[in-house]
Amino acid sequence: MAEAAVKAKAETPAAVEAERELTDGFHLIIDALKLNGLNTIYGVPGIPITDFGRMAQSEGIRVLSFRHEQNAGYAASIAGFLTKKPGVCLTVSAPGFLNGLTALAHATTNCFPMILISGSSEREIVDLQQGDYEEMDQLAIAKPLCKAAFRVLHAADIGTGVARAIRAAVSGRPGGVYLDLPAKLFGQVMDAEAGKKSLVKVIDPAPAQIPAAHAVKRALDVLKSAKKPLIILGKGAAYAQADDAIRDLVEKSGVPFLPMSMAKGLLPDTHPQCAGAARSTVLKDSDVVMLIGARLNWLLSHGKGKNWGEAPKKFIQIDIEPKEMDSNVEIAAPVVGDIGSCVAALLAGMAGNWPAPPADWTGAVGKKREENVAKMAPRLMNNNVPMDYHGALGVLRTIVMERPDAVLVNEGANTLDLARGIIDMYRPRKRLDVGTWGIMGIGMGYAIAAAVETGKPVLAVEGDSAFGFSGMEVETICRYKLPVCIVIFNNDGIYRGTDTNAVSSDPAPTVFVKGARYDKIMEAFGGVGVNATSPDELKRAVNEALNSGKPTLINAVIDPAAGSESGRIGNLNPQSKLRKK
Ligand SMILES: Cc1ncc(C[n+]2csc(CCOP(=O)(O)OP(=O)(O)O)c2C)c(N)n1
Ligand SMILES: [Mg+2]
Repeated sequence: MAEAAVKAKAETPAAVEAERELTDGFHLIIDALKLNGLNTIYGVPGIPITDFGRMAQSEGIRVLSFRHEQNAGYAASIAGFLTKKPGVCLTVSAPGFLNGLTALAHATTNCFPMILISGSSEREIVDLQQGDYEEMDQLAIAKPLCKAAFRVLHAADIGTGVARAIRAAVSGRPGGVYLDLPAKLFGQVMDAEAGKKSLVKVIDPAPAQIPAAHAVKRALDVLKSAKKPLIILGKGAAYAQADDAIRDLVEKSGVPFLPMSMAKGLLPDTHPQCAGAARSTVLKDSDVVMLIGARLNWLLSHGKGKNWGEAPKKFIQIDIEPKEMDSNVEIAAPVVGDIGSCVAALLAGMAGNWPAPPADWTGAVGKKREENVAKMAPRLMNNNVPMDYHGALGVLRTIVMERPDAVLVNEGANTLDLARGIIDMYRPRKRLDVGTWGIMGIGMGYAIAAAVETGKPVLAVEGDSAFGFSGMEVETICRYKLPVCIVIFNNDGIYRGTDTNAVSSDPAPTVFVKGARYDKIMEAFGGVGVNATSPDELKRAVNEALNSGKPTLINAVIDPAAGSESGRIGNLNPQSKLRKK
């Protein structure tokens, strides 16, 4: 008898027996998810998935109900990154689906495994465009924005549909998958035993992809030939959970390493080989660059141009996706496979005596790094009121050092770029941020999923604009009593709060209400709100929040003039030749 079998409602014993042997779409979806260890759903209820959410909860799935699907979707995406299992987001049809779709596209772009499950309207009516409730051809719309998209029409196919979604999400390069479940499917009834048999437990959903031996040898030959080698760790390396092997590879090679934002902490930022504080030097002067789970996209200036200097460079690239190779510049030594297998093979090939990189190179990198760290140190200790970014971040930097297990969520422009540079990370997958798109709005969804998936305290460092994209989820944080401390860097606006409008009484497009008290939002839902005007007050409030585990929002008042346009990427703003005259 299937666990999920429908309870009998009929009167006669024969009828009772007949009904007990039935199951339905609702239960088969729940059973299929549970069978595959997908025990958490992030979503927003409504027709046709309200009862599904209730039933999933009553059958032991943790159902986290959000205030907006985009935030639930971001939560699911980062759950995928943290666990290597697809994060599940559940939405209603058309508008709910579209709200979740941004997160699905974001998951795909960032290579996070995620499944967006949306209820949909009646196929016959949708396809004839007869104006159904929330009518939309969701499958067609999702397809170009995700790795794979499937629709299940028959209850007997639910097991297969869920299995295909899981495999598509986590195998090879992970990504977002859309699963379309029409309203009619949920109520479809079938024989319980046949239903049980139709479920699929996915065996080895992300099989190891072993690199070719000659590719490994080629890569090691190139690395050995280097005079000024550099290793760049991307978030793919963090995702792989091959932490020990990656550390061994970096340490055995003796090569300086540069962590991309979400790879920070894979090895501690304080590691003697970390070149984070000498970024421009190592990009410019290196002669061989080994990319591990990092793409040569805009975040690395496409591997060319003035940031990379004049000297010729050779790239070694480790990636699971063969099409990634040569995407921006020629890759001298492509190593295609999963990061864990590739790093293990490289380590095996380095067995015995591996020559240390030339001491003049590692010495020069170390010197640059010490200089930059020393230059920054006094700025981080300033006690200015109103606070500037450095004074406030200096405090948070110490707190993270003292609490390396806490998860740091970070978004904004100056708030992001400066925090990334200033706050050292010590453990893998503890820094979660805007990722490949530099997207605003991930904050509260990420914070919620980080708390739920890791059970650790979460510190969300948010620009005041960035926070606004997901701020209503403060209620969700309070409702589930999650140990999340939000610090809002409140500089009255986007980049700066000082812009003016010379021609009308409308505020400039980048500024917000001056002196806003975001802490009151948290108080509205029973959490702790604090207005912090000095680094000392900020320090006290964050420590108290992390000690108590109570949902807390700290409005950190930052000098509105302190930031710069677009943080560190102002150069990407288009300029008109006319304006330069
Ligand atoms: C979805 C989305 N919309 C808009 C943007 C453009 N954008 C980049 S940073 C930013 C906000 C920056 O202001 P804030 O978060 O207050 O950080 P600050 O620089 O003031 O510290 C915006 C709106 C974006 N990156 N993503
Ligand atoms: Mg701001």
